[in-house]
Amino acid sequence: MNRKWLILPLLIMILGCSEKSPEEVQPNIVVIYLDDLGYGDVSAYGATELETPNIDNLANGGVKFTNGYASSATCTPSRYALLTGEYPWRNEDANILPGTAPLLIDTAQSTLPKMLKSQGYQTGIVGKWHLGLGNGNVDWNTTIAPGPNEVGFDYSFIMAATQDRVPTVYIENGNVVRLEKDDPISVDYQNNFEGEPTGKDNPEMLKMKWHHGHNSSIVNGIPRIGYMKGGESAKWVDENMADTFLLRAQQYVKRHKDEPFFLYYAMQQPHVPRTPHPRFVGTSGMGPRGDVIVEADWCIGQFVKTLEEEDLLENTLIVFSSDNGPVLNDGYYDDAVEKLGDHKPRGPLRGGKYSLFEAGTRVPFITYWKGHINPQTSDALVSQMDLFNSLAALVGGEKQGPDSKNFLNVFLGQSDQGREHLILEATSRTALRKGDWIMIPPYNGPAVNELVDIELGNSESYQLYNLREDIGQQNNLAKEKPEKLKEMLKLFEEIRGT
Ligand code: NG6
Ligand code: CA
Repeated sequence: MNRKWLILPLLIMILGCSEKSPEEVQPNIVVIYLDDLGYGDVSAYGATELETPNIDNLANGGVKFTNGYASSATCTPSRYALLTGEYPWRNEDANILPGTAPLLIDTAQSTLPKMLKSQGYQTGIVGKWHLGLGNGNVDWNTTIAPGPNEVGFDYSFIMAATQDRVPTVYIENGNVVRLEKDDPISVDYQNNFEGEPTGKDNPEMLKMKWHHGHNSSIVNGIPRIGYMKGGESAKWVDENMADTFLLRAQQYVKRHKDEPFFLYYAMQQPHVPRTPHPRFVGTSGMGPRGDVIVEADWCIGQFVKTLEEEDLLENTLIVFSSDNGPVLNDGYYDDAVEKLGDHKPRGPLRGGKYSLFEAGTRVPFITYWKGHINPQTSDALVSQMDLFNSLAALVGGEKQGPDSKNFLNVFLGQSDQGREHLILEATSRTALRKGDWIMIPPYNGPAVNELVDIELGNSESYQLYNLREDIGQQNNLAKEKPEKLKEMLKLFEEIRGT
């Protein structure tokens, strides 16, 4: 639909001359999605040692959710849920994927970008993908498909998996950027290529040391997960990644300013390896992890400024969140632990990335739409999975997310009645949140992942916490409240079908 037809209903709404419902407007939609940013990493969410003024502007000018969740405590499943509106535990392959994994989303599946496309939106992704590419045997030297362009994105500029996994190249609409024909790329997650150095065997070549994992191919002095050969001219410069994604996101906005667009701006910070641009080095006093959060915040400020300069800010709904909770040492020696000081990445919550405790999945979650949302803090229980059907309600699309719920009025700050319940996931284990309560069934496995120093939520006994009274999950009420436990277990089994 042409933009000029959209302005009229908007004007009517604003002037209050008619009872036009929001269903009839088509604002641009931007999802800004960080990687491993914790509930306590944002000053608007209580961080005192770190300043995030640009994220704070969104939080203070929109709805700041205090009970907003990623579906999972790791990246791939959370991104799967965000884009499909389906619980990732329904898909047994929705685990942290290697860079060679096939596309996880079926090309026949409904997706958020497809739904928006059907309503006339231009759709784009810039940043981290990590949902697999191709059919299982990718040739990185030809157009790679299926990928984001086959599940609903008109435009894609992505890294395939994570910053710490090969191939360390950008892929634009299926083609590796700056690849030279006489230096083809090969990738293997099992075996090294003959004569290629590795983090394990060539420590003298490293500018960042590995702590666990991350000892395969070396790119830019950083040891990675997986082996890669060739593609020299195509390899990204880690320190420029934030600027690269920002520029692509800004260009996307400028290209599509005259039509409704959806941009999924999937930033890489503060996932490892943390490689701030030199102009951000030392800005946080917390080492690279803090510095890349400052860098990410700056990027968000620049991005919002572009929307403003293009006169789009009042016609753009911005959603801000993170794919999972925080981790300090995620496999490199990068001073994240040593220089943390008094900063609390998980805020008042327990656990972190990989954990079934709250800090694994409860993340900063903000909706911002200048002139359309009354600034407020909302305690409503919402999941990123709910964006699918809620945005469908906004633009008049089909609500096809199987587990997604329409909470458009909650996301627009017109109601605080969110979900009654939500299943949370951490590396294939699940727990049930219902009202103020969380029930974690018994799981085998270590209580703590010693390598990353995070409590995982595993216990031989049932755990039951009242999150309103005990946000830090210190007081297990499973024995004291058998009726509550029974009620939770019944619903959990109903939903999980066990
Ligand atoms: C883990 C990696 C970790 C990170 C994570 C994925 C090791 C030892 N650890 O397997 O560094 O890459 O996968 O993170 O390899 S996520 O945010 O994309 O889920
Ligand atoms: Ca992540």
